[in-house]
Amino acid sequence: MTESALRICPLCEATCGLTLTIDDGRVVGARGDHDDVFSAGYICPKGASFAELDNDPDRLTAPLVRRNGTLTEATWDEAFDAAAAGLSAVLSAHGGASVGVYLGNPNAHTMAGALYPPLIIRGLGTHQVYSASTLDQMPKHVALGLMFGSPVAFTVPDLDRTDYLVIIGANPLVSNGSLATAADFGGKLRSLRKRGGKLVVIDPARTRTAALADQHLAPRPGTDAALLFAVVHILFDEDLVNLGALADYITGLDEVRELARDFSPQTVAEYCGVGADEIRTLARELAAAPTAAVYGRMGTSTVEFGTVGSWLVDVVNILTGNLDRAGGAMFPLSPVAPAPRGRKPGRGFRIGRWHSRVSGRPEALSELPVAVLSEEIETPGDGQIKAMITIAGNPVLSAPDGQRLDRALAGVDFMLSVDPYLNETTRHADVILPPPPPSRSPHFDFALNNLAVRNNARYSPPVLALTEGPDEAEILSRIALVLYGVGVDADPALVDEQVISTTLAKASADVDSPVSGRPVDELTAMLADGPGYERRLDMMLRLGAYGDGFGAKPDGLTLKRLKAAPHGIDLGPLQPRLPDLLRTPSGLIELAPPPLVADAARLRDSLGHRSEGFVLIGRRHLRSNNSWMHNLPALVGGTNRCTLQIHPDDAAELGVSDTALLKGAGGELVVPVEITENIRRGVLSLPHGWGHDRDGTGQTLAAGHPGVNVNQLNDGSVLDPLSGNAVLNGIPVIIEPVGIESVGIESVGTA
Ligand SMILES: Nc1nc2c(c(=O)[nH]1)N[C@H]1C(S)=C(S)[C@@H](COP(=O)(O)OP(=O)(O)OC[C@H]3O[C@@H](n4cnc5c(=O)[nH]c(N)nc54)[C@H](O)[C@@H]3O)O[C@H]1N2
Ligand SMILES: Nc1nc2c(c(=O)[nH]1)N[C@H]1C(S)=C(S)[C@@H](COP(=O)(O)OP(=O)(O)OC[C@H]3O[C@@H](n4cnc5c(=O)[nH]c(N)nc54)[C@H](O)[C@@H]3O)O[C@H]1N2
Ligand code: SF4
Ligand SMILES: [Mo]
Repeated sequence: MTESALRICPLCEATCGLTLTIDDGRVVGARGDHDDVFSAGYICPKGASFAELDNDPDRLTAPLVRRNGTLTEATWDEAFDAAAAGLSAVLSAHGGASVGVYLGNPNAHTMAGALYPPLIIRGLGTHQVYSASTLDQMPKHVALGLMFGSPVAFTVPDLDRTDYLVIIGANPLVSNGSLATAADFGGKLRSLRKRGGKLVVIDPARTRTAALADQHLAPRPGTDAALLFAVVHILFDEDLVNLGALADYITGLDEVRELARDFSPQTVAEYCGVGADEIRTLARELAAAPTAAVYGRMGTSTVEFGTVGSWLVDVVNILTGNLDRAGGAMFPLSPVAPAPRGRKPGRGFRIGRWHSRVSGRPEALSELPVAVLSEEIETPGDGQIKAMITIAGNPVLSAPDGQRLDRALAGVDFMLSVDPYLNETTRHADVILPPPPPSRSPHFDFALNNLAVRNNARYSPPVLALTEGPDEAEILSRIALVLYGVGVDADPALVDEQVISTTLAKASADVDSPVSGRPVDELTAMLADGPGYERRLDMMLRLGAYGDGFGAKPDGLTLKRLKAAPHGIDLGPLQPRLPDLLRTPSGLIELAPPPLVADAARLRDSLGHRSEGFVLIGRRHLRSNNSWMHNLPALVGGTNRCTLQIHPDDAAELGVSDTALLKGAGGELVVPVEITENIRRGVLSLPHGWGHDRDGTGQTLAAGHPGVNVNQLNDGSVLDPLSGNAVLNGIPVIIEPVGIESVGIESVGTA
């Protein structure tokens, strides 16, 4: 019998509501849910392939345990025992601080990934914590933390209301948006133009987003910070600064004016590869627009001045009076954000509370840069990583110098992976615990609701029942139980109940909390019956910004109310949140935090040294998702996408036609070439997430069209110093022509 069921898509940040078709106990189709309050029916090719992903025959359905060197299927009891034994051996020999943890991107898209990894890290007591964040948005966190006092005070463009949008270093028509959760981003950009607004895209490549824009500026990669500084320069120089409602909450304006003096458009034009007049016009138009927003992403973040660039995005939003006003850049209010409690200075935000052992890199948000993971595993001495836990990550392909990490992971005493696939990273594990597919997992966007361009709350319970194995919440809870010394066989519900009692005790003791002074037992008894993750969600909703305060506000949000609204609850357009949201010690917006002022000097000094060679940038594709969706027929058919894009004039000059040899600091690759006008001269582009040609993986289709691993060109030595983010865009490379006959075909990443 065919039925349908609603499920929020977990495959990217757009969080579209899907209607799944269920037949005979499995998902057989997916379409957009027209009644979804947030996505209104939008769906992309990845969401449409939900059924293939859910039923992929290469998905692990039983755990794998290494026996005599070979990963073999095991029962869940055997696998949990092996995980407990492996971890306990390392814990007793070297302590929890010797265990490294890597958290990959899908943790932002699962409930378990939000709720349990922090408990695992605390249980270990380790500083060896790594995630995809230092391959991605860590610069944004650091900039937000230093300016507003909270690293998660995200500023997102108010897409539905803005009159003028500058997209710098993002390609939302392909990525579907990032750090700005919006279903049908492209539709919103078209509406902006239809209502008479203007779209400017700043990107070295003429992307699909750039092609849609009213204006496209194509700078040299890695130069966004200088370009934005020149915009700031003009705003001051031409007296266009207008702080509007923010004027009372800002400190550091004069320092920024002073810093910007060195970045006149004439000074940066050649370095950026953009005309001084174009920069001037951009600044004037931003200042003149009734409302405007600058939105920066990967291209601004994963570069050498990523934190400075991310900071300047919001400096421009502030100087033009557009921060925190409708149509500008605003702060979402998630349903699990704590209830606002009025203006109150905070403790502020610091980086560098500890440093990596080998090369002394500062922590940011309690994480060390992924780029130093290999050396932390390889280098003997106190604090060396002896065991690894990876959850939902594939750093062998996603981080710089995968070959080195590949070798390093092969050498740890014990490795545990929680992942549905046997891939380039998990092939090194001693135990792999596979979570069930999305249809059998619950969904709530803990992280992405804090980035949504319209406030909303939506929850999807599991659509189908579990088969034999546990859900991911139970898998991660059991790992936590081992680390807390309770034993892998203890009741996993203990973990959630412990969190609930601690959180409620804290809330009850907090005079500003909606449940101040109320007995914890009484509050606990009010929580919804159900799995631990639902009880925790209910608690967070009820303590949250729209919550019922455990009865204090009878109309407020509870999990029960949310479940009664399967298409979600719309919580309205974004609202101004300043100054209450500020958590800086001054209680003000810090426009010129000292670490950023210092790094701006480094930027100024770098203006003189521009290298003349080719630089490499990344590229995403609509039917791809980092490294893990190359195993689905619907997404990998057609022409090879792992190609090197090059401008025709560059190709002609170099004599490059079909195939090229690329050399970077970390290695060499032979790549198929795609000649296109859609890329700036001097710039090459190659997507990441490919290179599926290693032995011992279990993604059959992906192995048949492996592509090459772009990150092998990168040795990981160049980081954005403040955030520790790897530089993935604008890396110097050498390109040489290769005759197709002179290379073995297997080393060419063609399909
Ligand atoms: N050169 C270059 N490199 C890049 C980038 C770039 O633009 N250029 N982008 C970077 C960015 S932005 C990111 S976010 C990183 C991504 O880096 P990673 O997160 O390390 O890599 P992914 O390819 O996203 O791998 C996700 C893993 O999660 C598993 N998985 C999928 N669903 C689930 C689930 O429900 N539970 C669990 N436990 N596992 C699951 C998949 O099987 C896969 O192994 O790559 C970065 N690397
Ligand atoms: N289809 C698809 N969707 C995805 C993903 C995917 O792999 N495939 N990955 C998801 C993830 S994990 C993330 S983080 C998001 C990322 O979302 P986006 O940031 O929107 O995605 P990118 O395609 O990396 O866009 C970065 C753009 O910056 C440009 N660029 C490179 N260097 C520079 C520079 O120095 N300056 C400027 N101004 N531009 C530069 C590139 O040409 C590219 O167009 O996408 C998410 N969505
Ligand atoms: S845009 Fe993202 S959330 Fe929406 S259907 Fe596609 S992959 Fe899923
Ligand atoms: Mo990402």
